[in-house]
Amino acid sequence: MRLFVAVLPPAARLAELGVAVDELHTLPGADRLRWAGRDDWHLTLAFLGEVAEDVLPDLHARLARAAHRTPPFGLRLHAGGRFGDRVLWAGVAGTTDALRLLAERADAAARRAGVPMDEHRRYHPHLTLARSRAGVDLHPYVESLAGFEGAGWEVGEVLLVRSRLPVAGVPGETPRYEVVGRWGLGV
Ligand code: 2AM
Repeated sequence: MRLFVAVLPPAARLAELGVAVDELHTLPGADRLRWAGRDDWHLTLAFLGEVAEDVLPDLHARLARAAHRTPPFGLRLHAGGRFGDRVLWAGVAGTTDALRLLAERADAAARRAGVPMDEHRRYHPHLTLARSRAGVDLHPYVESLAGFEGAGWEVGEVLLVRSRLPVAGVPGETPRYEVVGRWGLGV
């Protein structure tokens, strides 16, 4: 199954972001962006890709240990950015060192459980809001998000999420996410 490890901001924090994102929908080209479903907003720590069933028990045990070794920490959603002209995202601020460490631990847990983890992208914390293939200028979107400052929350758990890809060729379909494991931090 296709898996990733993520942190989920609480509903109230996502609702604040939602208000800022409502504004974005009035900008030129907004209807040509593929917006991530608001119920699916998350902060990815590590993308595992396709994982064999027999790896799962060890993966769960190692993620539990990674969570156990990481005390809860504070974050807030903050401003936004883009990856080239393809991805628009909301950023995070606060104890981002702890978030980065948790991402490294999730990556190491997966690797040690036997997941290849062969993508060596530098970890850049972000919450994907929209994707574009249509050449929409994302600068105004990033500018609009610049003043966004969400309230803080304490990250208290890490999630293992299954992603079911949409049926190819069905317009507007997005992956479906299902939480298949969750571990409290520091417990
Ligand atoms: P994104 O938010 O930047 O798109 C589930 O697909 C999650 O894993 C998404 O949040 C996605 O990041 C992240 N991810 C990281 N690497 C990925 C990859 N190679 N393919 C698909 N998703 C990836």
